[in-house]
Amino acid sequence: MDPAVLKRMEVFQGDITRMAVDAIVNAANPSLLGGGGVDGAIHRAAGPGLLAECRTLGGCPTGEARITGGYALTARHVIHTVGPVYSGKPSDALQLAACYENSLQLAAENHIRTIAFPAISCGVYGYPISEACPIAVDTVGRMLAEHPAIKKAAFVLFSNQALGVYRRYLENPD
Ligand code: AR6
Repeated sequence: MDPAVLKRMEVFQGDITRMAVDAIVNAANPSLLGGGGVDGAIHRAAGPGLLAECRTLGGCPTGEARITGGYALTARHVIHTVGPVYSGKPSDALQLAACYENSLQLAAENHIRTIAFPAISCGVYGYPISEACPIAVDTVGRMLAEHPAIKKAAFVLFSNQALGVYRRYLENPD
C-alpha cells in the first residue's frame, strides 16, 4: 500500500460516538431502526432525531450505506451501513468490503473529509476480527487513494485485542 495513503489511516481505542470527525459510520441492521452494540450507542448519543430521520429511509440492504445527520453527536453525519452476518462463505468478504466502499463513496459525495469506522460485523454479527481487519484496511486504503478529498479515516476499536489486530496489520499490510 502507498505509504502516503497509509498515513491517512489511524487507529483509536474507545467509543466512536465521541469522535470529532465529519462522519461516524454505524454498524446497523437492515431496518435502520436501531439495535444493540455500536448502533445502540450511536442512537443513544445522537438522540431521538436520528431515529426519526432513519424511519424515513426505508431500511438498507446488506453491503449498502445511507447517510443522515448527526444530531447531538459531535459528528455532523452518520453513515449507516449493514454488515454481513458471518457465515464463513466467500460472500461475507465481498459484502464486508462493500460496506467500507459504499460508506466512503457516500462520504466523498457529501464532502466529508474525516470519517471514523467501527469494526463492522465484528460484534453481534460474529465476523472474526482477524479476518475482517485486512478487508477493512485494504478497502479503505483503496478508496482513500481514489478520493484525495477524504483526508483521514479512523478505525475505532472497542477492545484491546481488536486494537492489537489493527495495529499489527497497519504496520505491515499486504
Ligand atoms: N464504539 C466503538 N466500537 C463499538 C462501540 C462503540 N461505542 N460499541 C460496540 N463497539 P456490533 P455488528 C464494537 O455488535 O457486529 C446491532 O444490534 C464492538 O465491540 O455493534 O455489525 C445492529 O443493530 C464490535 O467490535 O455490530 C445490528 O443488529 C463492533 O463495534 C447488529 O448489532 C461491531 O459490533 C450489527 O452487528
